[in-house]
Amino acid sequence: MTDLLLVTIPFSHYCEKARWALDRAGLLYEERAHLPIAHYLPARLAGGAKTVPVLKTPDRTLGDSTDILHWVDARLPEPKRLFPEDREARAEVERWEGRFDEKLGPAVRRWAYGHLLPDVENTRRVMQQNVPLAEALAVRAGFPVAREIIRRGLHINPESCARSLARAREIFDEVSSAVSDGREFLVGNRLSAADVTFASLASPALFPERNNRWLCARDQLPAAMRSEVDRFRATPAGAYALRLYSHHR
Ligand SMILES: N[C@@H](CCC(=O)N[C@@H](CS)C(=O)NCC(=O)O)C(=O)O
Repeated sequence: MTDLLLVTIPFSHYCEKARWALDRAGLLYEERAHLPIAHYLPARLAGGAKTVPVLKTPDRTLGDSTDILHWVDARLPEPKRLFPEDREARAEVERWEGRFDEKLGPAVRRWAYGHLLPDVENTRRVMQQNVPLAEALAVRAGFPVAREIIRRGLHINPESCARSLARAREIFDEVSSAVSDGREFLVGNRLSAADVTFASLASPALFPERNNRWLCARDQLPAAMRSEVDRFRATPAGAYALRLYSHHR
């Protein structure tokens, strides 16, 4: 039994960020996973707004992944927190996290959808897993409609996807320069919100094995996407995020 309820879109990388923080803290929660649009009502009923993750706790509801990380931190001893107490380190963690949330997350999402949506079988499979049966059946029957809604909602077209890919690569370059000295963590010598946020939001560009149950395996990807994923994986930033998944997720 748990009194924590996490409303998600199961394959969302912002939801993965929240799950990572909760799992790492050993907090038990019930995840209610829904498809995009079907998530609106459960998110509202839990006290959130339009986007997920939404975490309903006994005292309040949090509708943003960063707020969830802060809430989890307040339940941990300082050495285990994702936001360090030291002022300078904390400011650096927050700067990276904000950049990843604002730039990397949307860029990776649009680029990944741009590749996956034309791949009907695989995308249907990803969307049908981990959600209630009625939603899985609805997406099976109405996939072309769902695909069009996502395309329009996220302005997915070849030009916007190319811009998003360039933006994602730019952030990967910044992280690559920061970790090129072989460091394990972006800031200081322990895991922080900067690391968890980068690895989670980059996960649809890297396909770490530990995230397969929410997405799919790398070898199931369409060839063009797989070769871009391999390019991301081969960068110092990609290798650093994959290490985080192996050692800290
Ligand atoms: N800043 C938010 C962003 C979350 C976000 O963009 N979630 C997406 C899923 S990846 C969502 O709920 N989209 C549904 C919608 O906008 O209708 C956070 O960090 O929680």
